[in-house]
Amino acid sequence: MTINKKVLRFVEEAKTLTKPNDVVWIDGSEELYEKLTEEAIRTGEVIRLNQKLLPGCLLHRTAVNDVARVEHRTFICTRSKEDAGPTNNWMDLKEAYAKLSRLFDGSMKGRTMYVIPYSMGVIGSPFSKIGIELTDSIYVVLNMRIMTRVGTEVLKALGDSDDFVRGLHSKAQLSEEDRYICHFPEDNAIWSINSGYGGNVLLGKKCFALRIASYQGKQEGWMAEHMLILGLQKPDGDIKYIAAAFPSACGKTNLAMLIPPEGYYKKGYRVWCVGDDIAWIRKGSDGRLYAVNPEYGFFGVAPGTNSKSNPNALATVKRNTIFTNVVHDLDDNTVWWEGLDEEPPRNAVDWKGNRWDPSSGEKGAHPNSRFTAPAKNCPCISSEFENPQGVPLSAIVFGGRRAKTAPLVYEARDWEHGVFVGSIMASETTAAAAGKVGVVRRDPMAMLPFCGYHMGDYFRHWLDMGRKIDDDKKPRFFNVNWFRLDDNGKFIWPGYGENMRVLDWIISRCEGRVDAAEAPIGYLPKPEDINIEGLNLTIDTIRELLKVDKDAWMKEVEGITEFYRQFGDRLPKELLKQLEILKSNLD
Ligand code: OXD
Ligand code: MN
Repeated sequence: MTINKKVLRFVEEAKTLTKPNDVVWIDGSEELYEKLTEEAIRTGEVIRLNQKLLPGCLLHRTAVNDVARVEHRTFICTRSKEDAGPTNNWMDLKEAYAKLSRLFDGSMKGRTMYVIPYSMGVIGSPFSKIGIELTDSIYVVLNMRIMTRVGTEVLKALGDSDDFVRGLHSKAQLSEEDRYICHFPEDNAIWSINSGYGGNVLLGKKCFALRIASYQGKQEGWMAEHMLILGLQKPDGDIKYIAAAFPSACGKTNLAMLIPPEGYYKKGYRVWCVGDDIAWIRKGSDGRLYAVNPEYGFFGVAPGTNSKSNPNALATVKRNTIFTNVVHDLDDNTVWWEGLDEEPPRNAVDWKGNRWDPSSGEKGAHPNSRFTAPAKNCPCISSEFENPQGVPLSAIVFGGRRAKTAPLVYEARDWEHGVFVGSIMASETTAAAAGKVGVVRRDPMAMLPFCGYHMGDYFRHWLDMGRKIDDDKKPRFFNVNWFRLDDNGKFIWPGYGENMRVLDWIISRCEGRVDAAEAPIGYLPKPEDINIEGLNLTIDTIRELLKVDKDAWMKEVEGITEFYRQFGDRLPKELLKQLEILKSNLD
């Protein structure tokens, strides 16, 4: 399929190491996908679902010990430990190659190695990047086809260039003790072994488009961010674009596909989804910041997806979708998950493959069960989704899951303060990553698990990017929190589609149409500027949601000081200055 010597050598070397029976190049053709699907059905790797109700859809179950990203087994492998920084697991590059070579040695014996050429971003665009993933998993092949642009066209675009990310994946024995997700940013390489879970093995996503790409962006003067991108269309047809970072499982996919509440909808407001997880951001020729979504599909969390939380996602997963670790309804050969509706199937199998009794109290779908669906299925996919130049950003939004401290929304004073606001993001942990649920953790820009280099240098890079953009072209920065709790532990803000009201305020600020009140932490909305028409809540509730509790923020300052300490002298002094300003504002 190619005469690119570097590609051929990469494949040859991997072949020598992993010793597959066969090598199959994924050309992107329907015939080949159909053949591989048939084979995966025969071996039980996937189940074909009801083709009338869910055409083109498949169900897959992972091993029970392999259901989420494994951050403690994820490594940044560089020559110097210092370059990985204090927030990444580090392994010496040579040691990592040696250790993993032993595990990869013969790992594909008796299996086929698939060669997947893929493009992150529109094929051939100067803003796109190419990867080659070698894998022994058909499940990976079928998912990569949805999540990225795959096939011969990619190799054509690559030509004889050496500029591609070398990804090597083997399920091996799916052994937990020998599971490693290793990144070699200095070599443009990713080695992943002993997992079959999407986040660990679809190497285009977190591994390449965030960890490797963040490093590439630092070298080349652009940014790879863990952000959704949406377009907010106003009644006059004008569309303003927002990129937003939230830690895992804060409803990013829901926000990206939001349907405005009735009052807004009738006036002509719409939200268009450009991306739900990753944004690559560059300065465009007009001096503004532009964002592209390098992915081609959505890898969304199934539980909680329903006709209220995200009708667009529900429509998206009706065809050509792969479901992983959800409930299998045997009566009509469809799927179900907690939070889909109030009617769990009676004749069903749970995510582990066992018969499931909904009244048992056991969950039928894994909390981190997923759908992999083509972006183009989405009813609100943006017309700019395939625009190789991306969309111009008016606002950058940070958010997290905070019970008390953060108000519903506030605006940063300027770029530098905005970077500070992003750097102090915090949230409670969820099921998307293995480990404890419900612990508060700091997660700057939602990039803590995804930054491929020293986080202090990452903050520096953000500050440097700001210096390249003229003030009148800079997007504005905001922080949102949909998750504030009342004294009974109930959410105060209704969330979901109603978040439109906050986006509305954000865009009004970007357009200079509303004032704000100065507060110690930044600019707060005047309560009357949050539109509550049609909402079952009073302006007093908005006041409550916008309250800044000085004592809680003083504690926050302590937490930030502690968090910052680990970055040592690689923490930009601008951020320390911002912390001082916050402290003195609170005093
Ligand atoms: C995800 C995540 O997108 O964990 O899967 O952030
Ligand atoms: Mn994510």
